[in-house]
Amino acid sequence: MHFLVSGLFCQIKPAKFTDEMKSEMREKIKDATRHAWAGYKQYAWGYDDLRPLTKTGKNWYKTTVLMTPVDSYDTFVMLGLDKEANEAKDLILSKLVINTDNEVQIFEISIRILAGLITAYELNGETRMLSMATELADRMLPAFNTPTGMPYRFINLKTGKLRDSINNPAEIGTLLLEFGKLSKLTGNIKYYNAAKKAILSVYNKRSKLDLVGERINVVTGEWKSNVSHISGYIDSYYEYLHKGWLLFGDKDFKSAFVKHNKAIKRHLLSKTSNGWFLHHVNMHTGKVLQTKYGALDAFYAGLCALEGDVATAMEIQKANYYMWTKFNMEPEEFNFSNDSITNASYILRPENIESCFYLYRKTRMAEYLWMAKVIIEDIIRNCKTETAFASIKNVSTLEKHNSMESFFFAETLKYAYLIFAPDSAADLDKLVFNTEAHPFKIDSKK
Ligand code: DMJ
Repeated sequence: MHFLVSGLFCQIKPAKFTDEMKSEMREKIKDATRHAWAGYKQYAWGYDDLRPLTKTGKNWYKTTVLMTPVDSYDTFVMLGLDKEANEAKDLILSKLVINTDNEVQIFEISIRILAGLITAYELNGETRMLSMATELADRMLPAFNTPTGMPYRFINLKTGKLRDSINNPAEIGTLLLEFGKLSKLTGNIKYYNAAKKAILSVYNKRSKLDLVGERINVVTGEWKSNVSHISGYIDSYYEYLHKGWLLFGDKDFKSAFVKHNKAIKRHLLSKTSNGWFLHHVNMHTGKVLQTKYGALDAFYAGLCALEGDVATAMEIQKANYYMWTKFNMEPEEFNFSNDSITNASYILRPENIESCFYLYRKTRMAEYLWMAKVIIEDIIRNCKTETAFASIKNVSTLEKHNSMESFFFAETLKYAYLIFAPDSAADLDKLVFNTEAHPFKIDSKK
């Protein structure tokens, strides 16, 4: 049944969400987390990911970087799953090798592995986690050695060989928290300086409208695509400017974010009766190019809530929830001008729940708990398999796909749990989540 609550059409009941119900939700999410990890343990131990349908392990590169255990460890700790946390920690300490002949994607390895190791160190004080993080960052640093300071996309961790000079704002900017935090922990400023130079180098290439494009040449600084949006390839560049300010107190990031955020709200917002979506425009002219919106875009409601614009966040979350409930569950992308799906997959992404989490923290409105409940129960009903959880190939048919991304552990399950947990489980005055939901402690001496 659909109810209208505070202007939001939701499959929710306008009733109080009791402490008992929160506790039931937390248990449900802990069970789901144990179930997913048990599948990984049984069928993919030591691999990066579990393929949940064929019950086999999969590596991203030539050899494992232990994507799932590293990405999951701090979720287990925050959910109080001590057995699982110890299993992941022991596996990481006994099997993770950094100096391998793997050509890695710097962005993915930073947000998942570098960040996972750093938070593991902050949580358990295990210095080997910090030394592995430092070795990893040292092996990736040569990628920043370009005329613009923006890094290449790929580097071989053993040989240092670089590949792909056409990068994008998200993959260039979303290194700041990880490299910056490492500088704080090691006392060596070189990581912070490299990542700061990279992200501000993108900022300095912004258009007259204060927007950035989708692809840029890191050697020449020339834009290779003028399409601007808040979706994949750009999204977390904006997120890290704001979070860089929160984590490091560096005003350069704050002023850059404020300028960009004004431009986003001015040029990208599309206000409809189903909520506020964000479209794709030409970065120089502001001309609307496409009215597509998707699972990744959903993060922006949470970012607006975090930066203090709750009114805009609520309107965008209305659109996010519309996107989730219009179809069986949220598609990767759809055209919001005619509700046609342009990419029908759902790969266990977290952004919709992440935004519920930030909005609940900022407003205390029960409707965000109800939304999160609907989303989580849909995921459990539609994605659970005998062994773990699987992505969905097509949200219209609910056919499953043989993949369980590590961000399901790192983010989806973590935000799902935290929205129903006491604030002390994640104190937003004391920590900043990286884009993969790894919690970095804010340095009180910043
Ligand atoms: C995660 O790896 C991160 O949240 C990233 O910023 C975007 N994509 C996935 C989750 O959808």
